[in-house]
Amino acid sequence: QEYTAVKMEVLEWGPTVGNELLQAVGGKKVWMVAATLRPETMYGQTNCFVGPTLKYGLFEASDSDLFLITERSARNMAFQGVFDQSQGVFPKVCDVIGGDLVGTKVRPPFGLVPEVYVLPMEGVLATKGTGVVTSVPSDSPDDYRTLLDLRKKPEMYKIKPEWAAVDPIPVLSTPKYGDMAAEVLCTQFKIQSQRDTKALAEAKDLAYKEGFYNGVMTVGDFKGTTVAEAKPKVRQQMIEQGLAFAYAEPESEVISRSA
Ligand code: ZZB
Repeated sequence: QEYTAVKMEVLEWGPTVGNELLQAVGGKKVWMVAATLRPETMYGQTNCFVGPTLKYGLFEASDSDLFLITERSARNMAFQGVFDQSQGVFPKVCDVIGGDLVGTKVRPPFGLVPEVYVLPMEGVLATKGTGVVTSVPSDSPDDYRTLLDLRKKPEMYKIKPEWAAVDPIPVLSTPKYGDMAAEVLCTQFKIQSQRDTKALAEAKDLAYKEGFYNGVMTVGDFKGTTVAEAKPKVRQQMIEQGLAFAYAEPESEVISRSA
């Protein structure tokens, strides 16, 4: 599975980030890196999700830059020539639990909204991507439903309502679902919570297919062109600007995950 890894720069740490982490960061730049299959939707990022109980680390990508991702994905990157160190080397400077990152402010690359907050999402898998998920609630049913859950019970999720205040941003349009595929599908499937994983998987599949085969961009440099055409072009732009890179998952893990 070949993902686009998008780099979200940390702009301001949230209220529950510990001193140990701040000291480990020093003056370095920190990037929360999210793996996506939908680079063309990056204009519509409204949040960044982490698994509240998942373990993340700060890894030295270069002398000046740290990546905040799972150790598993750091290891994969270290074997894909992403880091400055030699093959297979990925020095960790600090551990951090996802929940402690909630409320941190990051810059979503190519986002129409320039600053977004880190929020908790229950279903984030430690075994997929980087464990960091960028939220596009206009086109991802999981992201849309999670946003509704968070807005409904902010105290329960220990978030400030203003962290979940950005509404879904339309980025593409399809004949079947208009420019809010995620909302349309969540309503159609009567999805009640982010835990309705079966219906959400079906909705995701439909959104992927309709977007890819029949979608037309409504924003960005490729406005008016098809999604299939825009996808590799947006990806290329992000890579050229140093805001993204290719990230692949080992085949064995892909198999064990779907088994
Ligand atoms: C932005 C985005 C916009 C995404 C969209 C999807 C959609 P797949 O097909 O199952 O491989 N994701 C990435 N990592 C994780 C993780 N560790 N746990 C849970 N979800 C994760 O799914 C790949 C997608 O799942 C990624 O692409 C990411 O969300 C999420 F408009 O990034 B996506 C119809 C889907 N639309």
